[in-house]
Amino acid sequence: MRLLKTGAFVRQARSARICTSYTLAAQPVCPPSLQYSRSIPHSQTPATIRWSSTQTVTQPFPEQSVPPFREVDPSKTATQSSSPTSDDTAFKEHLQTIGKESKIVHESGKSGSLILGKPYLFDQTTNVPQSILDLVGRNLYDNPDHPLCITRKLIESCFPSPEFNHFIQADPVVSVHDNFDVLGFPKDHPGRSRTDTYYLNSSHLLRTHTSAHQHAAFKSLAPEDGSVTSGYTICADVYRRDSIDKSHFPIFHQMEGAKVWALDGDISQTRYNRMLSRTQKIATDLRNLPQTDFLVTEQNDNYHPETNPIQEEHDKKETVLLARHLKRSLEFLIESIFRAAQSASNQTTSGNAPIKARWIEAYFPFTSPSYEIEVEWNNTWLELLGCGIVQHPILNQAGLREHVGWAWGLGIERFAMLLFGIPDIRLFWSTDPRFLKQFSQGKITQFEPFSKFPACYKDIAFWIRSAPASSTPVNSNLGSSGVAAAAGGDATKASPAETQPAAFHENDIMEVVRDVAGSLAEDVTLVDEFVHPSSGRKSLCYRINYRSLERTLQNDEVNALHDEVGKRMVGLHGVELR
Ligand code: FA5
Ligand code: MG
Repeated sequence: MRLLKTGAFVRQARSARICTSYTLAAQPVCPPSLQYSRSIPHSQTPATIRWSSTQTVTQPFPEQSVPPFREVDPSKTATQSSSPTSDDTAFKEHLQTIGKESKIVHESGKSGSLILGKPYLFDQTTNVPQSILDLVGRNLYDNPDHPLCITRKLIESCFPSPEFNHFIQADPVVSVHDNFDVLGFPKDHPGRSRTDTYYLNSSHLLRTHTSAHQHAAFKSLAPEDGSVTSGYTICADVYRRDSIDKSHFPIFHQMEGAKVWALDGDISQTRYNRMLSRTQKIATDLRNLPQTDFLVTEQNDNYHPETNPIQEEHDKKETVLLARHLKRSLEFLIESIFRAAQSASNQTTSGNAPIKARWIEAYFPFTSPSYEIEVEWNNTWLELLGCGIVQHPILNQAGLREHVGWAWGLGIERFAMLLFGIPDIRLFWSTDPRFLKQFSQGKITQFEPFSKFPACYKDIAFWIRSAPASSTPVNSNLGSSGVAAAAGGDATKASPAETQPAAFHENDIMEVVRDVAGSLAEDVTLVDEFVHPSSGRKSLCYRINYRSLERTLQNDEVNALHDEVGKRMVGLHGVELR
């Protein structure tokens, strides 16, 4: 077990001004499809950096271990979309003349919305509710005094320019192709399901992860003479129909990072020798990474032939070096976050328990091998990020045919909760000055709860339909909202394809509660499940915990909300209340 040495952190934090203040450098040049954020110069990276001496892999790998490149197979991933009629074009023009941003419009048998100036026509696939569109465009990551923005800048500072470019992508609407197909998501991947993802129509959705911009960002790294930039970060708001609790919200913020290495050495050398030089370069870069005291348990090996394989194009030793470089870079990031948090909390609390963290094996369609890191938080394991070695076809498509590299994606809220001691993800959306006034640019301060208002929980029990009512998707109406997760997709909850509609999906109730109660719903949990012995009908009971972060809720108000939840469950999902 490797543990974070908190005492050392606190001492270093005191002497090194860790992360409590940092400033901004000039913006780099902007490629067409992505907007840059500002970056923080290396000299101001947060932690005290010590340089380690790591062993280098010296053994060459055999030439025959380099099979031809794979390409993404479109028949396994691509989605079809229908062509628009002249009626559709007219309605889109109409949406633009109305000019009301993010309002869902129903007129003359058509529905749609204008989102950041672009019109979208709804169809049978649409499941995005008004309550979600209301939150589009808040750009919390771009408000310098907001904890999410402070966290973003701290994360960017651990991946300094000019080696890394930093991007922000404000428009949340992406094509199904960019969110899933180009990344190699199989057609039946649960992440594609309407129970997990907010679709505007069959071709466009609210991005479920920043990886939707991976292809564009990798293209920005395509070889250019003299460029020292070999990596990037991307920050954006992402949307998922997900469960309701203190660490899940249907809109959250992600950051994605990647770094690639090209074939190295003189072009006159054989490809094999240039690959050897590349491996040496990765080993040198690994040695030169900042040393960390952050100690993490390794639950699995760096790869596993069946469950977490090395790609067929890749060499084992090179992959292990890449994996170690990736993990060490992220350990440095997490250590920096904890140092900053501990430096801040040291002024307000007594003593810090050592942080427990572990690397576990993971799966993403666009990386292999893949990993996740979890930390202990409130007596449970909290997943902070996913990462892995980039699938070769993805680099090929972006014009990086001679490269290898790693990528990661993290939830900014998860880091900000640890950094500022913020106990509930809903607080990030608060407009209450008692929350907002506690934070200011470049400063890490421990959140001081301004009050704890009483919770009020109510149960809802119902019989679910015994079988799918029809082949129509369960969430097909525009009035309901959505909840659930998945860039990785949650196969345990989701019905993978709309060809197999579930009688009931847990995200259906999450969606209804979110739409009715908004951020007044603190969590929703299944408390009872029962199958009638003779009829075989299934009954579920969910406990909804209502609590405002800003005021005491009145009984009548909660009763009205709860009644509305019941009505919508009956009307939208055909349940029978008990
Ligand atoms: C992804 O989204 C991948 N795109 C990450 C990735 C990028 C992997 C590049 C490999 C290479 P995942 O679904 O696990 O993976 O989400 C990434 C992180 O987002 C999680 O580790 C967690 O920190 C955060 N996250 C996920 N769901 C939520 C949620 N509902 N609320 C808040 N944070 C969330
Ligand atoms: Mg995950």
